[in-house]
Amino acid sequence: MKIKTAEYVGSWERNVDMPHRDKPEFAFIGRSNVGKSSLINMLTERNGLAKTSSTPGKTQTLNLFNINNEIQICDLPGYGNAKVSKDRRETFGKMIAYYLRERPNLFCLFVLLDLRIPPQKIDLDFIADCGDNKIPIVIVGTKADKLKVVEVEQNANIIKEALLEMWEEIPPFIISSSETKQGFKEIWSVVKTAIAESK
Ligand SMILES: Nc1nc2c(ncn2[C@@H]2O[C@H](COP(=O)(O)OP(=O)(O)OP(=O)(O)O)[C@@H](O)[C@H]2O)c(=O)[nH]1
Ligand SMILES: [Mg+2]
Repeated sequence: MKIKTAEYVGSWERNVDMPHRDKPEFAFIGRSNVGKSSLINMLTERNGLAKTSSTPGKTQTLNLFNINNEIQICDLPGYGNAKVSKDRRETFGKMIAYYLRERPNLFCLFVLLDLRIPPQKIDLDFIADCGDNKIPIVIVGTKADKLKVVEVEQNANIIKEALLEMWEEIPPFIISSSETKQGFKEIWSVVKTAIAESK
């Protein structure tokens, strides 16, 4: 994907207030600090487009970006941040839940999992909720650069096995690194395919 333009559109606290419902939208979610905002910067080749931080809980609103005047990317707040949520009910917090269930132009949700950390209940519960709500998801294993190649494979397999306990078939699974740009082509390919299939 050639990135001609990548612009910040705005931030909203409530999906119901968020206009821009016409273009295909792709959203990024996962626990705080998993690397959602960094991945968006990597994919758009714009450092600093989405605000990142080493302190979890940086992204607190629904943040929208317009890419090539063709598609939109939504950077979502992390779930499972102790500061904003304590249990599962809060995890699928209102902001995220309404966005996921009622955003008419949401084409696909990328669910990010840190490859260094074994699958957590909170992630598996979230993914199961997506399944129950028929939200199309793609799993992205992040921060591959922090592991050796064999470890990436081993840990990815552990995550896949946990997913296979819930699903007969696991959703598409992409390995990424915002440092080395691993996953760039694969993620844009998902976007292109989703758009082509909708036509
Ligand atoms: N080595 C490495 N570090 C990464 C990668 N992706 C993110 N990070 C680091 O992880 C930290 C969190 O990254 P963010 O992109 O802000 O994470 P987030 O998921 O948007 O976090 P919240 O907005 O708080 O939910 C930052 O210090 C990033 O530099 C990666 O692929 N490799
Ligand atoms: Mg963020």
